[in-house]
Amino acid sequence: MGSDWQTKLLTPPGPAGVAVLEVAGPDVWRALARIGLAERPVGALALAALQLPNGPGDEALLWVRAEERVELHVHGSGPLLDELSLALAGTRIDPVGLEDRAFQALAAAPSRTGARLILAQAEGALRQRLESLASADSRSARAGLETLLAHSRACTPWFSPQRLVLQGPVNAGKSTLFNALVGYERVITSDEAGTTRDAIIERIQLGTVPIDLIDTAGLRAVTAESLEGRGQALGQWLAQSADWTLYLVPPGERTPCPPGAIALPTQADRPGAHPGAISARNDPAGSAQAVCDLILPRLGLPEPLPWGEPLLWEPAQRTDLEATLADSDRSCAQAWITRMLAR
Ligand SMILES: Nc1nc2c(ncn2[C@@H]2O[C@H](COP(=O)(O)OP(=O)(O)OP(=O)(O)O)[C@@H](O)[C@H]2O)c(=O)[nH]1
Ligand SMILES: [Mg+2]
Repeated sequence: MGSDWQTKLLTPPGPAGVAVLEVAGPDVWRALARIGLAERPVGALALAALQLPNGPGDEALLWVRAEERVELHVHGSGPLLDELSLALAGTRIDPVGLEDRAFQALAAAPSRTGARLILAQAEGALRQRLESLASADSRSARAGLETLLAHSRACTPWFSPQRLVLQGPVNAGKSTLFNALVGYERVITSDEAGTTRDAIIERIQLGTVPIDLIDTAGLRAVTAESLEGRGQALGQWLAQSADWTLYLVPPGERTPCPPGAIALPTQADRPGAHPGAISARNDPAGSAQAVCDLILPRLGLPEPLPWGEPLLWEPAQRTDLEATLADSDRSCAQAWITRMLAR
């Protein structure tokens, strides 16, 4: 005999005090019998002990919302919910719909702006755009997807923190600037050359953008095997794989800024300071602003902030669409939209 019921998590996925699982369909009471629950009339609200295949389960608040719709209010533990869902429907709780996936990503959004942009997708912005493209002719659908992809790429710094490395000679003021950007005395600073040896990483917000900021050992001639030499090598390696490197240039420093790095003169108040220098020790806020002014325009973020606009927030969604658009077959774009809408 076939079974006709579905389970759906009504609360956002992730750890929580309480989770609400809806069981709905003509066979709802047959499903609930699997966890030891007897039929009750519409409107009933009761505490019920759940019986799972492996033994006693959670205690649930059971609410019969309608003829074929029952809510179970249980503790919001992932493993317990999975066990309950397996007993009821034979599958784990998995956010499969576009909106459910957006809700899941929302919990881990690394910035306020990123969270608000993802929230719009949880509320249906992406689905609405895809539905309108689904009814367009294939040429317009492809053009619409190209715009969606370009826009989504432009917004990625709000979802995927960029890496910014502070590099430069010893005593350039890297750690002082690091503290200014983090907002408190996170690392030791001193006029002793070679104070920082290890690499230190902290998540900061530069304007609206989440950044993983990394302080590194200062550069000067030392043996490769020394602790300082190993710290310098680690810093070089991190700078090579970073999105951005700020090369701090103290007064009197003549070594040229390495290719690809952005020069930032420091210690403006000292003799021999280079033009445009910051002073992280005397003006932390002004120095943080100077870093914003150097980095943010380079990110090419859309302006004004694209509140409510549809976008692909998952890297896999973007690479998948990229591959689809690389295929010249016109039907690919339509097929991609259908696939996304079915999720
Ligand atoms: N006068 C002046 N001193 C500063 C400024 N910024 C930092 N300093 C001082 O310069 C010294 C070195 O600063 P740090 O931030 O430790 O320099 P660093 O580049 O991290 O040095 P290492 O870790 O040794 O590579 C400290 O005594 C700071 O207080 C500034 O803007 N003006
Ligand atoms: Mg330092």
